[in-house]
Amino acid sequence: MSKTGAVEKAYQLAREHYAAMGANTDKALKDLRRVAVSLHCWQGDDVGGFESGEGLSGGGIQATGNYPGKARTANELRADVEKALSLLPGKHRLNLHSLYAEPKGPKVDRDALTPDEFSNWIAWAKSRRIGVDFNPSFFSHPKAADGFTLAHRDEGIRKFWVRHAIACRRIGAAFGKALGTPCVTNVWIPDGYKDVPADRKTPREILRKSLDEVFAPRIDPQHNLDSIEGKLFGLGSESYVVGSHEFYLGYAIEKRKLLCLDAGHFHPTEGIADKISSVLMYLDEILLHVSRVVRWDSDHVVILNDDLRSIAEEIVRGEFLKRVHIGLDFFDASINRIAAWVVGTRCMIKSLLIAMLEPHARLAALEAEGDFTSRLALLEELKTMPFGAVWDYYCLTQDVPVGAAWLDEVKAYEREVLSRRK
Ligand code: RNT
Ligand code: ZN
Repeated sequence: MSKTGAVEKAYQLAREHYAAMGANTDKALKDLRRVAVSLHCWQGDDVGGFESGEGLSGGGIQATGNYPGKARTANELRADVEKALSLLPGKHRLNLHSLYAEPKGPKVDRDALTPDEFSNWIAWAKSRRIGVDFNPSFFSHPKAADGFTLAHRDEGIRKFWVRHAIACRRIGAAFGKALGTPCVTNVWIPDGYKDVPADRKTPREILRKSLDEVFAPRIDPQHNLDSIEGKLFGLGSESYVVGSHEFYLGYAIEKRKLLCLDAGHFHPTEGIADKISSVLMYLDEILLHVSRVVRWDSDHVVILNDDLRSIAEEIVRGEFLKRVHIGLDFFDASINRIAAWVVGTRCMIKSLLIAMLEPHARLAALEAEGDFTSRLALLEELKTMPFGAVWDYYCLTQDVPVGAAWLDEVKAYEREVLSRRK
């Protein structure tokens, strides 16, 4: 039997198997095709950007490893993103940081950025019909060197970052307008203290004032959606982070902003899955930064583990796909960077598929009747159902490599393209 024939046959069997359980594989695949995951550009060059060539500094985050072949220019990064996208079933988005600006003339500082510095990205995204999300960058900059930005006590520095954030909202709107799909522009700042603070209140008051200024200019939500991302601790901000989860949750509810939940921004055993249905009681939409926590690191490549599966389950079970923007956030410089994107994104999509293959109505009914025995038994049986056959069939019908065949393509690209970047 041909490889294609085998994949199709396995799918037919799986389809019957799932139907007997109460799940519809064809419907799952139809729903899955509509989900766009926002691929973070910064996995492609270790969060370096093209401003100075000096790479990531500060911000409480770090990319470790020196795997050869990282993108050095925007053209290289775009080529790498295209390679990764070509190995992912479905139609996805790109998440850009302001660090990836391409000024045509002399250097443009961050508070003066305009859509002009992103015209290549806009043209590229347009020609490939890709939606774009955006982020102001509050790190790797002399004015962020002491670890404070929007919560800075120096008025000049604080204002600089307010101007930067407003500039980025306008750039986000330009992307949204040009591409016909709203751009989610996410504010994350590193501000915090390494050691125990004496005053937790004042920096938060300053941050609140800065955010009010950042969001003062009205921008059409059809073009740009504002999002804010909290964090518990980072490298060098172990004791206190100004923009904590509670800080932004309150702000987002009060000012009707999107809240970004990053899977790596809580206590190491605290997951974000359970938060989704809670925060969506009070917020219209949220953004996720899907990431993976390993001890003190919050940015490992996403894999198909229980944390990821529960995130996907919560989105699907709650019918939240229209209200949850799924972004990825990890950076590993110790492996092939395109493979990192492909592994993480394929896992994200796979986890959504698994969740869509759950006979949710049946499980919910059992739970409502109080039949917890059957709930437990079925949830466990589901774990060994043949979702792999459905996944392979999805890849086949989406015209992307089935199984590990994508790795051959990444290896070939490494030989032909990445290894020439010396
Ligand atoms: C950092 C935040 C933030 C960054 C990116 C680069 O802890 O998660 O989202 O990872 O903006
Ligand atoms: Zn994040």
